[in-house]
Amino acid sequence: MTALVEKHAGYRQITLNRPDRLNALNAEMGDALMVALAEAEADPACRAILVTGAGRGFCAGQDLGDVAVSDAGPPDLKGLLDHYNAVIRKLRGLPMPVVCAVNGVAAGAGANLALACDIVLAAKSANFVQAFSRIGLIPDCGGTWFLPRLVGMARARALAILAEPLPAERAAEWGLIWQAIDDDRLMEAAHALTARLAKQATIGIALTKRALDAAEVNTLDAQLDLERDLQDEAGHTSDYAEGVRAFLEKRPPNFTGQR
Ligand code: LHQ
Repeated sequence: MTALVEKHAGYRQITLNRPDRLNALNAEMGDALMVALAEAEADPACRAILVTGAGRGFCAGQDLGDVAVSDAGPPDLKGLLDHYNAVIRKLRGLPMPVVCAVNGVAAGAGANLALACDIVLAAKSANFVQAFSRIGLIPDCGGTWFLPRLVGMARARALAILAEPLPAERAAEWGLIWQAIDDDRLMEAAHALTARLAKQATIGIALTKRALDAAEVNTLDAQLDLERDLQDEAGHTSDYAEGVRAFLEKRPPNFTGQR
């Protein structure tokens, strides 16, 4: 199994699982991730997702053993990217929060897979490498979109062109990720965060994600209209009713994640 799924109370953990290759991606793993994400989305009991990697790496990007140029000509990079792009689109469109626990090196497409998640934690020993330029490629899996938005164009350009490893702590200082965490505490912290998210107002979070993604292209005018409409939707959920009631009754809310 190239992607392992574990069910926890309220959430699922998806683990990239080719540890002897630092979880390098191939078409099979892309498909396994798609299935795991689609099944999590279809499960009403699943209100958050945790993505991580098996072994000492998070993901070393495309498995280069599969894409060497041979006498038969160049490999079908376009076809492979159709697999991976489907995963990135699915991740960004999920109606629940996705936490990524980057347990070790995240290189190439593996780095950008992490950046597609909603909240990224990384072990302090991990680093992020836009490795593409080392082999004559461009950042893919959304890299050219995520990088400038997260860290600004000057840093994005240098990261993409130089392909130098960015240590987790600096990645957090730069705003590429949410937090760098001591290695031995990473998974405990990631589980605690995902479990906490699984008890929040799931629809409100889904609508927040939609609003933030739309803000990347909208004018302020269009965004104000969108916020009004999405707020109206959020205001009709039972979790909104419960959230306000709990506040007024001075008790913790008991959200269900349902409409
Ligand atoms: C690997 C890989 C790997 C195979 C480590 N493949 N075996 C491209 C084309 C097509 C369509 C889609 O999109 C893309 C986008 C991309 O992702 S392009 C970028 C591809 N990735 C890379 O260029 C990174 C290659 N890997 C590395 O530079 C290093 O392995 C890093 C910096 C990630 C880690 O270095 P180390 O910690 O020193 O580990 P290592 O190099 O010793 O790797 C451990 C093993 O994993 C080793 O195998 P071995 O049999 O010697 O133990 C590596 O060959 C293997 N491995 N990455 N991408």
